[in-house]
Amino acid sequence: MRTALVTGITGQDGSYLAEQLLERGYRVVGVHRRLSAENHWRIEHLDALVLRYADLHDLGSLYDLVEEYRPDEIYNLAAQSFVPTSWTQPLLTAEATGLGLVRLLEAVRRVHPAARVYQASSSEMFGNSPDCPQNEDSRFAPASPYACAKLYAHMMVQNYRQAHGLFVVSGILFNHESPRRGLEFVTRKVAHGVARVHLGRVDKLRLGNLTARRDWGFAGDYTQAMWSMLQQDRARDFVVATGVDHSVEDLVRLAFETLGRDWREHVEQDPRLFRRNEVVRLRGDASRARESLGWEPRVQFPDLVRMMVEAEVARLQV
Ligand code: NAP
Ligand code: G4F
Repeated sequence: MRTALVTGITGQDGSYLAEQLLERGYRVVGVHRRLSAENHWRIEHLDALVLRYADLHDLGSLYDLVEEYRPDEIYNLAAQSFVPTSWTQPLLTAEATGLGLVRLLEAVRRVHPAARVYQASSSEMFGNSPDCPQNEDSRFAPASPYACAKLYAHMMVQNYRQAHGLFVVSGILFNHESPRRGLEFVTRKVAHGVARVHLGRVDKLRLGNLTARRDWGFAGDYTQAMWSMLQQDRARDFVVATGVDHSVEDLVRLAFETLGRDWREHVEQDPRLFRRNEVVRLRGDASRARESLGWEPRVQFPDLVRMMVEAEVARLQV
């Protein structure tokens, strides 16, 4: 039986990846951290999952897990992943999102260098790059402490691959969403808000910049690509994206239309939600993933929006 170690198991991607790895017959060891209240709502249906405590800030805890399980594959999904928080907590973001990966790689290098490692890199690293669409060779222009931390980790992936010969790869993933997305991210915030308006609980939804454009896909499709990257003969980085971008306004319009409503009657823009150094437009070119991994996104944007709105209505009606 193959063993996979997954950091960030309690997050959106951790839950989809764990499901898929268990279906493939892996022993899955999920890394969670000690909190005062449990947050296992995304993984509580996964009885076969092994859960162990560790923290990206704590080298010893990572070292012990790698030594104990000697995993075939390691997926580093843990991070402080919300861009606005990276402005209020830049040092914590650098520690977790940037240095956390290096602590994990040091544990791998010293204890079990045969492990294959996946790093969750981000399209935010492109920031306001002059290149569009962005592929693996596009110029980076990180525009937040989060993006800078991810870019540091991304470069360390390439350094550990070249200097130490580790099988470590970066997936440069564009925005991917689902009913399991955190409530602070715009897709889930909108889906939740639309459902609350529909059920008569509120009348208005406050949002920031409606003109920003993102390339949004479905998280369950993107976690399949992570696994494929670790099955290749050669360690290489891959962009994963749909290739189509939409504005936040498109998202809001579609989400309200799903329930037969006009978004203009319910959305207010709040200047406090506008970002410093906004990333205006991200659109990915996933040609390499299509050609080498045979990867294709299965869920298109309108279906993703419908899936998320319907899930919120169902959740709120319980
Ligand atoms: P998420 O839902 O925010 O999950 C983040 C996970 O990291 C949670 O399990 C969290 O644990 C854990 N974590 C945070 N700090 C930690 C620490 N110090 N030690 C151990 N665990 C820690 O993120 P996601 O959407 O699943 O994304 C997964 C990864 O992909 C992240 O690295 C993210 O930056 C990256 N990424 C995401 C996207 C996207 O669109 N979703 C795109 C590109 C890259 P708690 O539950 O205890 O907080
Ligand atoms: O949903 P968001 O917060 O995602 P963002 O900043 O693009 O980051 C996500 O995707 C990255 C990949 O590109 C990941 F690396 C990262 O971890 C995270 O998963 O915001 C999307 C857009 C932004 O332009 C933001 O300004 O939506 C705009 N927006 C407008 N109103 C809003 C809001 N975003 C949020 N969160 N809340 C709003 O009220």
